[in-house]
Amino acid sequence: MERTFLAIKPDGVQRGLVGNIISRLESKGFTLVGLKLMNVSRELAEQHYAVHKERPFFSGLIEFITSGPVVAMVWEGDGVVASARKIIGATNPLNAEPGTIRGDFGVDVGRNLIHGSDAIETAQNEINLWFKEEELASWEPSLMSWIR
Ligand code: 3AN
Repeated sequence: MERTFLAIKPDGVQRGLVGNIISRLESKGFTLVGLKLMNVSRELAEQHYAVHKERPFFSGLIEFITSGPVVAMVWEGDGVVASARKIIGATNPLNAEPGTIRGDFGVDVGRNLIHGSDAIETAQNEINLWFKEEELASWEPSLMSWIR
């Protein structure tokens, strides 16, 4: 079953948007299999954003993601990687469509509320980076048999 890694960033936690964001993914029909509120170490932040190491915004991004608690999550479902990216919206919230998380709640590219893995392989790497195997729960929602 396909899985993706999502993280509600410190701005989403501080603004009280955790419930709203989780609700959107739950009501879409995806299954939550991992969830923890955590402070992010500089080491984890730098590993997670390693591809952006040479970008001018890298140090600000690391400062921000380590500035307060983050909600790290693993979601499961058919097509969940691409679908979660659609639910999240474009990187710059000003370009994100209304109805998406960033489109509804954000105005600043450096404060764009949530991270979502961009591909199936990236998702697997990010899940392994953020979660231990025993922190993930596999379960079947009771209604799955008729919504599939
Ligand atoms: P996405 O999160 O939509 O996959 P990426 O991977 O291009 O976007 O960027 C990772 C993170 O880096 C973004 N979520 C955003 O917080 C930050 N970021 C990207 N571009 C900029 C920028 N031009 N200025 C400041 N921060 C940026």
